[in-house]
Amino acid sequence: MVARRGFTLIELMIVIAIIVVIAGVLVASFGGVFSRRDDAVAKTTIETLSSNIQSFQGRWHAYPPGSVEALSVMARSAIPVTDPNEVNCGIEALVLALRSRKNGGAYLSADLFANDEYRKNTDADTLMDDPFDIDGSRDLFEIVDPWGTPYVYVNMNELRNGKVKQSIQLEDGTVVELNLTEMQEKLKHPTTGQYPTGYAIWSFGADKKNDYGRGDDVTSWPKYSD
Ligand SMILES: [Ca+2]
Ligand SMILES: [Ca+2]
Repeated sequence: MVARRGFTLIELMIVIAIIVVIAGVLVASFGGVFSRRDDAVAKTTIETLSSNIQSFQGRWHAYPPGSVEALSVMARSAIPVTDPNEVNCGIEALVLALRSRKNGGAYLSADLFANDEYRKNTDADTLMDDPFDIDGSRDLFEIVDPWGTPYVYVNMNELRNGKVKQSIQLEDGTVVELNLTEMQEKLKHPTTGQYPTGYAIWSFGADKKNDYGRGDDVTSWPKYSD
């Protein structure tokens, strides 16, 4: 009679360990592919917004401001319009400026605005008056990155003058406050001391954490090495 020999516990553990290692390598490399793809999507969205901003700037002779209030001054609105809350102000003002039909607009790309993967209203706020002549909903929309976080939009004049107030509401409702001094510091080129021209847009990146355009963030300007 031939004795059938089963696997010993040690052999089984070795096999399981090998499977775990292979699975880990596969997950990591797939994860890498996905995060590179998401980074590319964020980059393309920022490029689209940048080209919309250039069209706006060509007609308004200024870059979009970072608050609804400042936009209402720029649009010479008879009724001053204020931001309903202090959340997502920069990107909301940008979307609103690019949706305005004044001065030959609207300038916001339909591919961005018509796609509800990109267009959200994470803080559910709405414009009371419309001196901007927008078409459709008065919701104060944001454009969000592939990880569901609204992009940060900063007007450089406002940043230099210390007039930027920014906080971003994440998909899960958490509000991330951005610090003005840190923003002024991190957006400045480490050797030349120059700021990006006109405006800055960035995504928090895959970690959904604000790095002021450093780390894994995706930016509208050539990223500085830390
Ligand atoms: Ca909003
Ligand atoms: Ca980040």
